[in-house]
Amino acid sequence: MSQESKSKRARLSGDSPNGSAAEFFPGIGKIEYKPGAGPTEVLCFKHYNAKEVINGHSMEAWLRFSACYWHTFRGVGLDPFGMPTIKRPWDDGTESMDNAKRRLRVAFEFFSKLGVKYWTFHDRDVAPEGATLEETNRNLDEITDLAKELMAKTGVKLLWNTCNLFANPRYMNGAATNPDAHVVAYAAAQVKKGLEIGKKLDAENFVFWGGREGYNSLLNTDVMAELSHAANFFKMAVDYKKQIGFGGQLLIEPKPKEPTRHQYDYDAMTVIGFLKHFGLADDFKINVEPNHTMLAGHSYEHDIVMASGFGMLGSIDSNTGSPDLGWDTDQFPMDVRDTTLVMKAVIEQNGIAPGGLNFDAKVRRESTNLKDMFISHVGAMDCFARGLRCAAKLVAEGAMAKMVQNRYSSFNEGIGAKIAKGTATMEECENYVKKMGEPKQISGEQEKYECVLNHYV
Ligand code: XUL
Ligand code: CO
Repeated sequence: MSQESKSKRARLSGDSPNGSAAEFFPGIGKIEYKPGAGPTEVLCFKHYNAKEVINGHSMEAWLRFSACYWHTFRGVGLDPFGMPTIKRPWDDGTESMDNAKRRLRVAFEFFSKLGVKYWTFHDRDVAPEGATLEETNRNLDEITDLAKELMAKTGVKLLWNTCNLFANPRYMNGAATNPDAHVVAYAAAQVKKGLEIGKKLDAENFVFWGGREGYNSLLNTDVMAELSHAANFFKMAVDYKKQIGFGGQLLIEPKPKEPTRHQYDYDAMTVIGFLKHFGLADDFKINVEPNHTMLAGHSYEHDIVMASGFGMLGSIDSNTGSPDLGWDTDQFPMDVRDTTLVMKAVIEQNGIAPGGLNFDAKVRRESTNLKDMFISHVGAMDCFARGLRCAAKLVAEGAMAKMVQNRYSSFNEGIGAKIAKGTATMEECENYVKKMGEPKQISGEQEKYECVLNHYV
């Protein structure tokens, strides 16, 4: 065998010809903090300094970065109009276990060089689906044995795992909300295994994203039956989680549309209402993805603020979309104003743990260089580091909080204090107005608030 084919085979098998572990990203070392780096030096952090303490905690502890497996290691640049554009040198294009294991080794080299402390995956990202549930689960067992070993070796931890309940044709009419009980049972069996894997790998959370849980036509759909089946499905998951002693936080990820025309988990408030209605609010929190929030017609940070307000912000799929488009583009977050507003909410609730900032983001299908995988993550981490620095200063100096406090100061005494406490009556309000007359106009000062924000960004 020639030297070249020997080393190709070695690269594919995950071992170098001399027996030591192969390097899949040769020429790219550990990404370092280089604050003075020039504009085109993009394989270094200019703002993210993991151990630096900001407002009492290290940047690493505030940000809890995670890389996702599905986009970064399974994404091939396929779109409805075109074939894959992304071909990775380690991937032989098969669904074999060998290929799956090699890919996993690549991923852990990537996480380690990048310096993220967490990763996330769907069951079907990491292990091929077999002909039966038993075979599929055996594949998962074997792959997660290797994942456990690589996690121990590198110190990279599992932020969350999840089940893909949307890609297989069996789920075309939904999973937990499928009109066929057989399919609902299949999905439950899949989640049972997912929770077991979460326990095995010490996942800090477990995510439910309702891939095809929604409707395309109301004519063929009994929405109340589907919602109550979904609630019972979640109750089964809560019970099983307790039964096996899995300590991860359960999270639901809202999305308004795509793939179904209307998704039941429309946005944070819809999910919170659903959880409270069905008595599930103590067992779940929300995994907010700002790209989804924008698809629901809200501003980037809206769902983060709403979920946090209800004490239910559990984790963040830190990505962005193109606001001029109406679909889910899963781009890397690169706007400092956005990351500042997210980190403001995170600081105000005193951190995001056990959640984190998971990059549910993919390089564009035209970004075909291997190093684009790094540049995208490094750029997004730096953007969040800048957001953290801006938000920390904004919160610590307190100018904006004082303005907001002042805006609501009429609730501190008199009739306002009674309304705030919930002890005021309609008659008292009427007497107050009879005595005080017409309220004076008070400016909302939005532009002043925007100037204050820009002072920090
Ligand atoms: C889909 C999406 C998912 C979830 C996990 O839009 O965001 O990748 O994050 O299933
Ligand atoms: Co997501």
